[in-house]
Amino acid sequence: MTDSIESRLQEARRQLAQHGQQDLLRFAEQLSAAQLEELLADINRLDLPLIDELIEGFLKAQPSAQLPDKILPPPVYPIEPSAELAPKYQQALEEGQKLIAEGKVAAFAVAGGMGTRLNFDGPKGLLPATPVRKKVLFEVFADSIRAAQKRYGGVIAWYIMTSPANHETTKQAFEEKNYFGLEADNVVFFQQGMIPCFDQEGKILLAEPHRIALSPDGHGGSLRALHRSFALEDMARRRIEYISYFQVDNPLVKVIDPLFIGLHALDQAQMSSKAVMKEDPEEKVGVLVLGDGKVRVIEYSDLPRSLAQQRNDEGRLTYELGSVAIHIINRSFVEKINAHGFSLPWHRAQKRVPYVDTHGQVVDPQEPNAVKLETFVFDALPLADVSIILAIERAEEFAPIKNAAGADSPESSRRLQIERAARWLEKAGADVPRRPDRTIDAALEISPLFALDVEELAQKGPLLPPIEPGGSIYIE
Ligand code: UD2
Repeated sequence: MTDSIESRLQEARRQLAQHGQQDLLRFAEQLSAAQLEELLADINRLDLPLIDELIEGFLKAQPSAQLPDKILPPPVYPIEPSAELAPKYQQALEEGQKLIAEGKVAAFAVAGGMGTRLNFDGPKGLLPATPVRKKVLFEVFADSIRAAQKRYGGVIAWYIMTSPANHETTKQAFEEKNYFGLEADNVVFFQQGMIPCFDQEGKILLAEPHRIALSPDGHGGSLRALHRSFALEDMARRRIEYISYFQVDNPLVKVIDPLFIGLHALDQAQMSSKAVMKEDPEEKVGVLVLGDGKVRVIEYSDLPRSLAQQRNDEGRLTYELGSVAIHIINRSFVEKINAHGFSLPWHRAQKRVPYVDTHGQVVDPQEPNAVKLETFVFDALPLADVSIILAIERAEEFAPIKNAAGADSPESSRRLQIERAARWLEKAGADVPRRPDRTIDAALEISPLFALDVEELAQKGPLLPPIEPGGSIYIE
């Protein structure tokens, strides 16, 4: 061991001991020089005072401690406007279309998650997701962006947040697929931050004797990562003002929605959300509320059961607005919160994390053994002065893929995609084969480049091919 490594090792030991994390170096004597360098580099990147705060404030704290005092249902723009609101919707639609045409709107996908529930080996964006063509999720979004560019004019830059665990694979896939038909210059990748995984007592885990166990810092990390990477500057250079934020797991998302963008812009909001009506009180989506006067999301796991179940006079759930993780965020808002310094609360989750035991063996546990901390992007909502909510039709815009089987799986999403295509086709005058129980007897897929919405499909009605029972049809 050279002197310099030896002295750095001593210094690291001293520092770690001050924060009760000295066990990270318990295998130091058995490591090669290169491995020790790696471990010391990992340790150097740790913000130990912050980690102490996280352990005290969030790892040991009760999640319900962060609920607002006064919770009410928030104001919402309805799916169908009233007669009074109809002119505003029309004006918003036109405003949104103008902003898109001027290149002031960017698409932003958060794709840094580990997809652990899906058992898919690779970035989730590369999961084959559509019913007929089996397009991967990234291709679905790229097609929507191309179609929106064609329809509204203007360039729509696409920002994609990855994590160190999937950054290279994601970029490589885009290169191999020629950026799914987009200009390479207009697709920008950047990485989110990572945070150590802890055991139940708050000790940082080792993934290998010479590597700390790290995981992405949650999609809330995107607000800092946009700033720390070159992405916000890149947006400023392109004169982008609005960021259309969505998750990589939802193939039905309207990547660019002029109505939502327009309502947000007309109301001079800084961060806004789309919402679906919750199907049942137990559904696993965060709920949009007015908490201490501010629009915010309470995550499903934090929402007290009594509130989740509460119903109004009409028998509907009082807190029925489920957050589908679709937001418009102003570039200036992200700049402002970063310039003034901000922190989002950390949420703890019990997860399975491979770790090194006291004998130096890597253990792959079958049960959750570790605490992961994450920040959530919607926790930034109360930092906005104005925040609007637009209600949307679930079946039109939400078919997430999260689990390997059952609810929110590739299979359930495929069914929802086929049902939406069938509804659009029937409205456009096509005959969709149905079995006696009314289920659809065909696999159907409409390319966003053929029709971005039902109105566009209806205009193209005469071009639609016949659909055979049991057939499989891709309309492009
Ligand atoms: C999220 C919302 C939930 C509801 C639902 C709708 C949270 C905590 N909950 O549930 O309220 O809106 O979505 O579908 O968000 N990601 C990153 N980096 C990370 C972690 C996640 O990019 O560090 C991405 C991930 O790739 C995925 C998305 O964020 O696109 C969703 O993350 P999740 O699976 O943790 O959240 P989920 O599905 O439980």
